[in-house]
Amino acid sequence: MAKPYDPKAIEQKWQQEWEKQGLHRAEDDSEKPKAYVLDMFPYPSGAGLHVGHPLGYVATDVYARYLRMTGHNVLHPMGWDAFGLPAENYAIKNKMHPRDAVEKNIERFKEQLSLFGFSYDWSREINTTDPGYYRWTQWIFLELFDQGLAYEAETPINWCPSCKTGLANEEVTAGACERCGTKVERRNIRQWMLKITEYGDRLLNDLEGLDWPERIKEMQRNWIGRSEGAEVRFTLSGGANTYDLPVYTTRPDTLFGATYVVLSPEHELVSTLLDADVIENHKDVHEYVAAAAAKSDLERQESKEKTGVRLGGVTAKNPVNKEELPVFVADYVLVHYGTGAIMAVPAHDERDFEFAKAQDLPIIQVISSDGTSLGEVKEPYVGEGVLVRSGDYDGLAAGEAKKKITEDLAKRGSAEPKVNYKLRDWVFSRQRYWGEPIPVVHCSECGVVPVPEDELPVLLPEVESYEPTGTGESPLAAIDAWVNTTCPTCDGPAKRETNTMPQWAGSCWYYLRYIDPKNDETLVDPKKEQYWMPVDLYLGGAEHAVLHLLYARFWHKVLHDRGHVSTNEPFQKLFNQGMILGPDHQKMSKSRGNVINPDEVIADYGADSFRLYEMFMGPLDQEKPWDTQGMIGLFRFLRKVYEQVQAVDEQLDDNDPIRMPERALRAQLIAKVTDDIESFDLNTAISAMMKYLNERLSRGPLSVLDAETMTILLAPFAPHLAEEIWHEILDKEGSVHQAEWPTYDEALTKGETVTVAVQVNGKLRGTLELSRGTSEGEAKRLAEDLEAVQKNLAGKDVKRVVFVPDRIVNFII
Ligand code: ANZ
Ligand code: ZN
Repeated sequence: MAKPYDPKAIEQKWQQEWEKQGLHRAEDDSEKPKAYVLDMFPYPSGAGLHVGHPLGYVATDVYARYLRMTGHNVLHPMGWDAFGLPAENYAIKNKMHPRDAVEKNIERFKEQLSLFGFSYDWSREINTTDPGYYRWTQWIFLELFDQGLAYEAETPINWCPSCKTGLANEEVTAGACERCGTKVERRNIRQWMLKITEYGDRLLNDLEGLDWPERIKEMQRNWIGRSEGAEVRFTLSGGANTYDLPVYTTRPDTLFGATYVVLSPEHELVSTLLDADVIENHKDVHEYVAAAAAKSDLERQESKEKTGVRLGGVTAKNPVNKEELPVFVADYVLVHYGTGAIMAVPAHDERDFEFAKAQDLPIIQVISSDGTSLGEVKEPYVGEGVLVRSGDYDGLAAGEAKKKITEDLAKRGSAEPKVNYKLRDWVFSRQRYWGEPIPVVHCSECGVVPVPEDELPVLLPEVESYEPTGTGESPLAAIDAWVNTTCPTCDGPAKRETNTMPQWAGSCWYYLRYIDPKNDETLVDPKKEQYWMPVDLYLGGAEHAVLHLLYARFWHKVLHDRGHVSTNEPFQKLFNQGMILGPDHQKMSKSRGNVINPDEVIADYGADSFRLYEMFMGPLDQEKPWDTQGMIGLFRFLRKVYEQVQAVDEQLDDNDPIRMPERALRAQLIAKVTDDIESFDLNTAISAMMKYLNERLSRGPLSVLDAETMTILLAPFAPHLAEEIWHEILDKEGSVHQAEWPTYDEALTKGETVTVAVQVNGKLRGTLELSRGTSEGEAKRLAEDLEAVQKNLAGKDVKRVVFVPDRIVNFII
């Protein structure tokens, strides 16, 4: 009687066995080629794992297991990103200490993760909130500080009134806090900033060498937002005075089409002119500026109606033609980009066009698609073209004119080429409790003094209340005993920095710590770092396209420049998994009631079916809906495998030439599964296995070698069942996960079989189905086995054999 497939009876058993044997440990010195396969580590939220998490984790697990079986030393670790707002907000909501909440959630996550049979090297587990970990996060901050890349600034920043903390630009989506959706305000608060802008060019250029999805690279490019143009000097006249007014433009070729100039409401010349009392409509302008300040950045940028007020009595001289243009203050111009002032070309810029229409300003076309067509401008023409109405520059192509006009103006000191970036320095401090303390003290004598390295970590103190204060100060500021300290330089009284780091800090470098998680001498041992870096495959969700991936690249480059890491980039290859939708094709959410709980699926069908199904659903990077029926299909497949390996025909001789078609099928399967895993097409690898089993069974029961091969190929996908078969059915020693990946005969994979005629003295005596390219010796042996041939050759001397490859075997007697 065949044993029935019962995942419950086998999965936990093998998980415990693997852990006991330390089967997934990565070795730090090994002759084998290394492979570093990394998952984006989760923050342990209260909700536990959702089905999206395991999708990526299963894929990397398949890959890591495959790499081990093909002779690699694999580093495949897991850990917890546990500082930051989500953990803290969860704790506040549930009235517990964030540390306790994190501990509890990690326990739950680990319990859930253990169900899937992932091959993580748990001996390298890290937690960003461990003092032994964040000591090094603080240490890196001091490296940044020492390099002049961390500085304090009192700047208007994004402030979330609900989370009661400052946010980085990257944490604001459509004007709202990325965490809680509350509309973000602007506030002036003392902040720690990191000079990521100093790395803008390298962060941009080095994208070229990375094996990342083009989409993600493009998002990073846009975020960095490099543009090339010119700073053009207009001369502003107001009252008896003139003022220098540089504007940033990417289109100096349109200078002859400028019909007005705009200052942002916060531009310093606006207050200068207001103070000098030279603006005729002083009151209007003053009121407009005050109203703009009350609006959020989002309202200002997105409002369809462009508003603004003309500065009466003020004009600006265009350096190309000396024309005096009207000057406006309008809030569609941002103070922090370019120079905070623009030349407006309504014929060729959307925003300027809308504003000109609203204010009834002239619109002058200066670029024409073919150099001739001129007419009323019904909508701005933003395309390429040829200059018109531009004096000596008429007829030049826009690109050429851009260069020429900039050069000509530069000779007179009225312009210079200029590169601009959208990227801003990173607002790095948070006015919250649950983060790494920023390791500096403030001394009235010595200023900002870094905490000496041997005093790290600066421990997060116990507090009564860790809820945000909302005053712009962290809850840490209320703990006098912690705040008051002595200055490391002069021993005088000093105060600790009470801001903490943002949640991104710990994840900026965690991949380095897995390499050497227990080292308390250095961040990572250089020899180990050189061996393991860079990460060969990094897999996670596309929501990290900008934030985490840009910050981590930035820190990595700084560490590289300071000689602490050997590579210039951390993540050589990146892959984004797609989202798993609910059965209703909607995003899974509690409120929709369409959430699939992986624990329940595993309880019903086992982890192997779950793993196989998630890989089978479709290409890994695509969005796809969950379908429990589909999952059951995979369960049935595994059940069939289990039944069939128990029904092998042990008499079958795989070397028997007559088994050629079976050998070909097997070779084709090995080739296909191998190629598909290499190219990360895991869904087609699984369908190949399903197809194989059907085709192979149509030719009778499996041979021992068929069963072994199938089991090994299945092992990365369904590790528990494969191990069970390996030991209990096939009677093998050692783990299937340490078995060698099968090789195959390339010739056999070429596919089709051919019909070969078997003749005796030219007379047809039978046919053979052979795989294409079968050798003469093999074909002859097979032909001799045919009954009709044996009868005709009996007692005769075979003088020679005529062999026409893939067509004829002719015995001449
Ligand atoms: C004249 C012009 C003519 C422009 C034209 C565009 C098209 P990117 O590519 O994003 O760098 N600009 C400059 N500073 C600005 C600010 N502080 N606030 C709002 N807009 C600003 O965009 C550069 C272009 O955005 C600049 O080129 C400027 O408008 C505008 F046919 O100058 B342009
Ligand atoms: Zn001091």
